[in-house]
Amino acid sequence: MKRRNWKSRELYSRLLVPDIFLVRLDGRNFSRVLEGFEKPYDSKFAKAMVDCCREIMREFNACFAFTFSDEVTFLMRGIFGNRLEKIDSIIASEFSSRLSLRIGVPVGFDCRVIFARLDEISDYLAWRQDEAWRNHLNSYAFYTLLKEIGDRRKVQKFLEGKKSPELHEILHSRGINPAKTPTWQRRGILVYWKELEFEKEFGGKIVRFKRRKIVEDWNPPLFDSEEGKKFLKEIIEKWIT
Ligand SMILES: Nc1nc2c(ncn2[C@@H]2O[C@H](COP(=O)(O)OP(=O)(O)OP(=O)(O)O)[C@@H](O)[C@H]2O)c(=O)[nH]1
Ligand SMILES: [Mg+2]
Repeated sequence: MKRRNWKSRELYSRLLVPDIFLVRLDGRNFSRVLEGFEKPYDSKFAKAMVDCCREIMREFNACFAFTFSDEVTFLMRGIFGNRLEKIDSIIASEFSSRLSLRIGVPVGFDCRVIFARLDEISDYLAWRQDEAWRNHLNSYAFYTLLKEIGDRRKVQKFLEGKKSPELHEILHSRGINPAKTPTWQRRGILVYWKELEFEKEFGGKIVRFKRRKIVEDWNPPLFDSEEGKKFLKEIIEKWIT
């Protein structure tokens, strides 16, 4: 019997992304997956995320990774013939399998491509950094109240619709200053390629050479500040050339 042409039914395989693009992954169901981890933040989990970022950056020559909570954004270019389905599925599975091995439970990530021009990257990251800050306030307020009230639903109901100033007040009145928590919890972590200079002695002569290395910044600048924009511009320009 003659088969239908199934290859032609792979309708989405020809969707293409631009040469340079952002990819964002988000952990599926991580409120459950991370139940046994330290709350609201577990530095061991954050470290595992950062280690996976490093491996993905090396594997696919991504420019940087920005991560907080269970999400991560990479800046990438020219992989898999720019095919959207390939990019989304492979980056998600490579990241998920690596994190599963590191934290010892099976995890999955969704994955999406975001179109952004190079001069818009700092604005995109500032948007994600705002989200990191909102998450941070919510998480601290939630777990602080949970210790008092003991019932997750009641706490959720109490916090519903509360704006930043109210969350600040809840924390301050309990002796927690949300501006003094570790920076990575408020601003996220940036992983990027950096050119480092080395010196070595060869036959009595000091020889200087440069090498690209992946470094981690657990204390990144605010991406909508002048300092943050300049910092990102340098990283991106080095990667492009
Ligand atoms: N214990 C613990 N939980 C964390 C940590 N970082 C992130 N999480 C959890 O991960 C969740 C991430 O938020 P979401 O992505 O909105 O929630 P989700 O459960 O993953 O839901 P979906 O993404 O919609 O599947 C947070 O609500 C926290 O519960 C951490 O360091 N420690
Ligand atoms: Mg999630």
